[in-house]
Amino acid sequence: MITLTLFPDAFGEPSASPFCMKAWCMLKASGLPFDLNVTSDPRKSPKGKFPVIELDGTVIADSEQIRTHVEAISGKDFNEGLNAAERATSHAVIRMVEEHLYFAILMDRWGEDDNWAHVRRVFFSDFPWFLRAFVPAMARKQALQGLHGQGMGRQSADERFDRVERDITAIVDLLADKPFLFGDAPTAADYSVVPMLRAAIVTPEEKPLGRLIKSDATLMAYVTRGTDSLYPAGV
Ligand SMILES: N[C@@H](CCC(=O)N[C@@H](CS)C(=O)NCC(=O)O)C(=O)O
Repeated sequence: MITLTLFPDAFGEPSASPFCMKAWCMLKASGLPFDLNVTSDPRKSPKGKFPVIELDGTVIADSEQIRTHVEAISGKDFNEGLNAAERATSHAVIRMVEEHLYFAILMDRWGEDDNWAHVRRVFFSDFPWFLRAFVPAMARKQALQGLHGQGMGRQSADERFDRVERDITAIVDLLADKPFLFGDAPTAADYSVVPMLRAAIVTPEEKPLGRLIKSDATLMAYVTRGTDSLYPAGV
């Protein structure tokens, strides 16, 4: 049995982390038996991040490696039916949302004081009171240092929006009038894009990115369709 270790629910998402949701949805689609280990403390995980899966003593961290492993043991190809050019585009879209758009969402959550108040209350709610007194501020400082190093933390709010608006336009143009990014059925890119768009729109204090996504009826219909077909029941 596979165990998926992931962050707890937050803001209406079954897990606060879009990467954990990606791994969860992929495991669900694979048909492999799995259970969930929900925790807020990633410090002991191999890369200090979640998601992580464990199977027969083998620990696999990072949603990309998890996908590779799930494909290898289940025989499921998340890009079934895609030609080489579509697979290349899929790879580029996944990188765009996971290595760019994601950091703008982090800035909206951890960098903006109004959202930070929610993050502080929700993400640390299961910590003992004496840790709650100082861990949130430390975690925020660390997150903002990481965002500064990555570069998104050096962009003003307007510059950030200008960058992610281009990402959203690329997703909208790729989707066009199809049910999913590459046709009638979900493929690997949908497993990254749907949780990432959801993370942006469930962020409690609405920011220009969330507003932009919500203002596009076709994109919102895609998010709903993706949620219905990929997410665990009841979301
Ligand atoms: N490349 C990784 C990214 C995972 C990731 O960034 N996870 C975040 C949550 S969304 C995390 O664990 N952050 C904890 C930390 O950085 O301390 C993947 O695809 O799994």
